[in-house]
Amino acid sequence: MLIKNPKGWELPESKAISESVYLNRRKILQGMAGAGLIASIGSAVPLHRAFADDADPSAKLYPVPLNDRYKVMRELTPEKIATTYNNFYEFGSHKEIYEAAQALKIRPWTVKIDGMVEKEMDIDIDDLLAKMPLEERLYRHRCVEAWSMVVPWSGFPMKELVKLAAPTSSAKYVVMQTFEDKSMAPGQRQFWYPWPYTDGLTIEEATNDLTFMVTGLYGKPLPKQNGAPLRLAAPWKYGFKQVKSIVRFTFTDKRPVSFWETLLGEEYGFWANINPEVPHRRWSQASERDIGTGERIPTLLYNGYGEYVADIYKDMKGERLFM
Ligand SMILES: Nc1nc2c(c(=O)[nH]1)N[C@H]1C(S)=C(S)[C@@H](COP(=O)(O)O)O[C@H]1N2
Ligand SMILES: [Mo]
Repeated sequence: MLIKNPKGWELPESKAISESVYLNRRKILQGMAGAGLIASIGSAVPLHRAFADDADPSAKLYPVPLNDRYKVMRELTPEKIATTYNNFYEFGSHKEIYEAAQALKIRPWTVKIDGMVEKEMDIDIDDLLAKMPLEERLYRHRCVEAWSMVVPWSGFPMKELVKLAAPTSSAKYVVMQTFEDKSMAPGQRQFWYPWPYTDGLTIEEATNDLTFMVTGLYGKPLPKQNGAPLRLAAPWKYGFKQVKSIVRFTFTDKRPVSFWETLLGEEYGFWANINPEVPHRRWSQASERDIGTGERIPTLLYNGYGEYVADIYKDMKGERLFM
């Protein structure tokens, strides 16, 4: 069965696949890779180019070892759904941008690290990937629009990037910026948006164990529509904080004003921590729709990650921590 369907989790009948089934398949796939079987099977199952980029030189790095410290008591969202229902305003202000996003050119890709750091640098994405300890984590993702998913991201802890950057003691924030190129991203011709897409974290948030720089999804390089080649996953915060297709990390002592805060500061603030009891101005945040199962489920404080992050905020007074 596996030999016939190595990518079984993409198939509609496996919508109800459980975490353990995914993990078992993954182990078997890794075993086959070791035995040199993957390539021949892979070529027998051509993938739509929206879901895997054959030209991506990082493809050989995946799958990466699972870090099972982060448990999710929910079904994984089918890959097909997580890669066809997206928010990426650079390619349109609706959910079906996965085809338009294929225009994004992800090589060569240079990441700039600047501001309050020991030494500013420009680093090629493949050099960065080679330096970083890649692992896989199953994370929840909760959009401020009250939908959510659970996916296996691959990537590395953001604290490793902070270590590489070596911020000076005056740095308090790290600002992340998406690429800007109107020729690839039609959304960026909509001049009323404050491009490039920008958001940030405090250094304390960025170096929290949970904070993950994502480079892959479902054991493969990250699809363009999900923010290739590098995006953020800070899963206790709403989805709009998870900057996609990052080209720049700037360390600074000034709190950044994000893309969404610039547009609608009353609704989208800096902290944006998930809290079912703090409604959005226009809707409740008490529950969310799982885009995999279609079910409505209760939203959890800090999206269920309070044990890792609640302490960061315990002495903060007068901050709008939950919007
Ligand atoms: N550059 C950029 N990053 C972005 C967005 C965007 O429009 N542009 N949308 C954000 C929002 S609102 C969400 S919910 C997530 C969606 O990630 P996904 O498409 O991988 O589910 O990306 C976030 N990162
Ligand atoms: Mo979102």
